[in-house]
Amino acid sequence: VPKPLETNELADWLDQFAGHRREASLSILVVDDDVVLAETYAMALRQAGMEATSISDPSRVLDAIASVTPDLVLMDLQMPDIDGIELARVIRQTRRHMSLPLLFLSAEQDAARQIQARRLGGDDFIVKPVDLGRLATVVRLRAERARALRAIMESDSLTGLLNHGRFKERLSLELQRCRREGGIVSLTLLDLDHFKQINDQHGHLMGDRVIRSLARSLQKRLRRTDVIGRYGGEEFAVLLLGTEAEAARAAIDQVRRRFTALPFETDSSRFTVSFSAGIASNAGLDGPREAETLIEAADAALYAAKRAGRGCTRL
Ligand code: GH3
Ligand code: MG
Ligand code: MG
Ligand code: MG
Repeated sequence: VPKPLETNELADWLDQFAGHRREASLSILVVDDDVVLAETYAMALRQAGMEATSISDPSRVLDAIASVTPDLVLMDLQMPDIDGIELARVIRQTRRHMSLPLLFLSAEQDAARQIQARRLGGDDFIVKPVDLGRLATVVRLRAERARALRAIMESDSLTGLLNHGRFKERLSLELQRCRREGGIVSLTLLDLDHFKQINDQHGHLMGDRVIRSLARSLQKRLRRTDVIGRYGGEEFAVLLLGTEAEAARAAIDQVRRRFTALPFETDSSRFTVSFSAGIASNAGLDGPREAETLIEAADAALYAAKRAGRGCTRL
């Protein structure tokens, strides 16, 4: 049996997944028809460092999930107007909520009904009366693991960056946020130069190493809040939040200088690699096709950079 990773090694390993960046604290939604109990559980979770929202009207659960986007839902099984199990089934009907951890709280002693609660969508069962300290620990561990699993699912397997679909979702979300609150973002598309030659001359494994290396450079040199995705084979997309196009260019060119100086070595050769980049900001953009328009503009700028001789950035 192989030796398991030490706990901090595991944390490092999870850290390589961009989506798992531990910027936000865990968010828990508590549903109990008993207002006092709901708030008691929520308080215990808050004391343990989590963000907790409690609701006592179960009919609001879908709205609450949409607005809170919890990492986990803690739900009473017995409620007067709607059965917790029914509610779990309703939650699970939404595809996006299939993997949302759902823990039931209940005084239910009947083993058959406990099993049924799990079969119909609950992940686990905590028997009332609960020890609040233990509740917080169980909830935290479960929510952390769920967050890590989601990050793995949504990340690109070669680089650990957000995959194409997930990047576009984040792009739409950030543009919506800009529309609501005002704000500027810059989208950068990057494409490695003459990458076919690298594969041809040094092999695909070396090509993969170059791709991973650019991913690391972007993660290391950009802000932790910037959104980085693998957009396609040897193409990357970066969304720089709160950044005008000119400032984005400065940030990307700084990455470029470092990356271009980085030597790659094989037994018989040593070479460097460059990339081209196109940048567009959302200044002056709005409307429903905003994301597409922004991508098209960044793509046109990238094409211009390639035409201008590669190894440069165009706006
Ligand atoms: P340009 O400067 O115009 O971008 O030239 P290029 O050779 O990079 O252009 P092109 O986009 O035609 O080629 C990209 C190549 O990248 C083609 C494909 O075989 C290779 N590629 C795509 N994904 C991967 C990958 O995951 N690993 C490796 N090793 N190669 C990949
Ligand atoms: Mg109840
Ligand atoms: Mg390409
Ligand atoms: Mg290329």
